[in-house]
Amino acid sequence: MHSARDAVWKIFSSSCDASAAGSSLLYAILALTTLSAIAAAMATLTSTTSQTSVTSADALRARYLALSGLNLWKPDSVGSFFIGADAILLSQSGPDAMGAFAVTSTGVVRPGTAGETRSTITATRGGSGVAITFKDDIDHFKTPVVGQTGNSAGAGQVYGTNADATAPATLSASAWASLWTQNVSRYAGGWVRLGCGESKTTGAVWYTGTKGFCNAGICALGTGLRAYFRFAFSGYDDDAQSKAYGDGFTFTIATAANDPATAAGGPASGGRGEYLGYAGPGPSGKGIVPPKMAVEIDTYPNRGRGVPESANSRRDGSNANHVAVIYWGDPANAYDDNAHGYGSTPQNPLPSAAGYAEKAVAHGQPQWLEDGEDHGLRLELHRGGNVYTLKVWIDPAGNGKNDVSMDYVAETPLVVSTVSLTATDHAGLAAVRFGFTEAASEGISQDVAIHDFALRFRE
Ligand SMILES: [Ca+2]
Ligand SMILES: [Ca+2]
Repeated sequence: MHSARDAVWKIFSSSCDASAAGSSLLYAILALTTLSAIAAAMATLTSTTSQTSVTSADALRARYLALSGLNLWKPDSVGSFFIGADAILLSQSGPDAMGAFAVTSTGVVRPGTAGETRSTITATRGGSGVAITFKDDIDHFKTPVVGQTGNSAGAGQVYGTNADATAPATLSASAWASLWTQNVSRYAGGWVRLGCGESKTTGAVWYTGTKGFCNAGICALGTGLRAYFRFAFSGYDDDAQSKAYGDGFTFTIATAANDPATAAGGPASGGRGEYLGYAGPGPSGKGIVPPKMAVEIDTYPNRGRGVPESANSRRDGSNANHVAVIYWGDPANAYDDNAHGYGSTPQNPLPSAAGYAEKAVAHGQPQWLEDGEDHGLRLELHRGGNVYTLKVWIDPAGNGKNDVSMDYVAETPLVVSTVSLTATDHAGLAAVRFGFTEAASEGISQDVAIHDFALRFRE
């Protein structure tokens, strides 16, 4: 394991060391014992009424035992576990390519007796250090709080496993419940919606969970990471200059010095889609501070070459939609963070560089990626010493394209950028946060669905 990750992990692990884990297990067993006692009492109370009630109570008890088994499972903690006269049987298969296990937990009431009752549950569980996915972790993707930050109401919505866990602070409970009900079935396993069809939005969605190398959204970067997700722009942009819909989104990796509860870019006030929610101070004044890096999917042209505070100043290569690596430009200026060519160590890749790819389309055809179709994006960040290489594939099609447990070698990346960072910036990326940012200018909008997301840190 990488030494920098070791150092960070030691900080993280203080709250989940062996004794804490032991205590958790003890509490779980105590809770289980209490539960068993209640179930036993129920069985006693109902045994005088009917045999059906006894059977029902035993089935419930077996079910709780099976659920408790799932909660107790850790990789390779399989076998038979006895709680008084009852038992939990745990088995597993895997891990699969994503590092996930299929866990089978069976609760057995009075095993080996005539009244033996069983309940079996099978579920997918990840081991330590495995992939962070929407399927397992969607409820840990959060939007910053509006009012304290640059996030607009329509910047991001997270459709997870229940309406309460991810309700944005921007919507009333009833409005959110209604939206969630309408949209939750759209992508199985959860999805993040960016832009939401509203104009003049800017904001971010961050991972805030604790899993593998991440603790409360702070992740030890080590030798880098791999991510894969699918996305669809619902707007069909067949405008010759790609100005019917915009402005695009980023997948961002930023120093953990940023607080995900408040980190969002954008202008100090109003809308400025070309910042993509990545550049700019936001109303909080903090923006998303460097060191940081992202891949931008830029779907609106801003070719102007004025000062980065001015409108239309990103220095885009053409009107064609493009995918590019961005860093932070001049560290003293938040407005140029995604302006191409800005910065020196590192420099944001120029349109002519390998870190920038655009695709022109024939007249009358939808602009690249803004075609209502589902697209795939794979990203790998390789970190060795102070050298960082960010690789991006759009619509990869080879073997292993969505396998984040291994580096992808079947195809050459569409976009690649390699930089050497200063010692200070390199140290600032020992622990990072990751998420998505988006923005749309006044008078324009976008509605982007991100789904089937998986991310794993390289080991
Ligand atoms: Ca467009
Ligand atoms: Ca742009």
